[in-house]
Amino acid sequence: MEINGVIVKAIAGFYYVYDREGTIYECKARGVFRKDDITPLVGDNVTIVEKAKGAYVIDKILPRRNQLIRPPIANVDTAIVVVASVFPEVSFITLDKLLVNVLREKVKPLICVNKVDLDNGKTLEVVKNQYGIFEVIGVSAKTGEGMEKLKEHIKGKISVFAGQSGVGKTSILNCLIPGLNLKVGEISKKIERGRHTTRVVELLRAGEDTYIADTPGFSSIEITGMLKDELKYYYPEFYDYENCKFPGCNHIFEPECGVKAAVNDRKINFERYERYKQIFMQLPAQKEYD
Ligand SMILES: Nc1nc2c(ncn2[C@@H]2O[C@H](COP(=O)(O)OP(=O)(O)OP(=O)(O)O)[C@@H](O)[C@H]2O)c(=O)[nH]1
Ligand SMILES: [Zn+2]
Repeated sequence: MEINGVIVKAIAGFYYVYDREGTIYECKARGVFRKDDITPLVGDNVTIVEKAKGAYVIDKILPRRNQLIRPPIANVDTAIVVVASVFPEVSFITLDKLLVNVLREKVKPLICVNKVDLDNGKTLEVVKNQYGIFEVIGVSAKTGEGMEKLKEHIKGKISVFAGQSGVGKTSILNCLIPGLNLKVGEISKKIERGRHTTRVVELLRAGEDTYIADTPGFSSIEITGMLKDELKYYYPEFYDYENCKFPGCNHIFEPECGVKAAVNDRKINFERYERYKQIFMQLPAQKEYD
């Protein structure tokens, strides 16, 4: 009998696979994967078969939609990008860079403004205003506000948290998975430890077909290995206006640019565009050879 499921954890050659109903199976991988240099990854959709009584083997790995390196997870649908209303204050350029890194991995961002209890949703309004092209929701891990909405958004998906230290990732995860009881600050400590030891990432089950990684992902500090010309692809608010005169227009120095016109007409958020220019200047124009 074949069973379809998702790998939620991999330890020392064993893979733990959840089926739809939430039954967990301990499996080995078929030898042929090793021969073909394929390593099953957490997040993989797999078919398992029972070779002998109670001995399950991963028989098939379905094609991956994407694959994160850090943490190593396949098929991530959503990045829950968390910012705080206050403590720490939102760094908009950091948020922009984080979103670029998320979109570059073909992951859909969900911007979560946490701690709305601390400023009556004022920061939420600012973020909604600038990031209207994305899904933006306000939540409070303290009062529980917005948690049902967040659950709706991640239902049936694999999600990974992203965001600076102290924004409330661990606290939100505890709200989404009652009984988890991670200490605040716990989620990032996992990465710290991971730098020195073998990191084990685990998908936590948050409902039917719904998983959240216990380790946050995506760098918000730097964009690596990207040339200036690539940056514009990760600004979805530009797409409708890229009827520029010059093919490959970067929407900065070029004349007759549709994006610049849209910024002037207030159709594209001015602050986002100004920071786009700033980030553009920080990226190299050409590959650096050494
Ligand atoms: N008032 C208020 N405080 C919150 C809320 N969410 C989290 N906090 C507090 O913010 C602090 C940081 O929360 P964490 O959940 O540890 O944040 P984190 O993003 O996991 O931080 P790192 O693990 O360092 O990356 C803690 O003191 C929490 O109690 C909220 O919605 N409202
Ligand atoms: Zn242009």
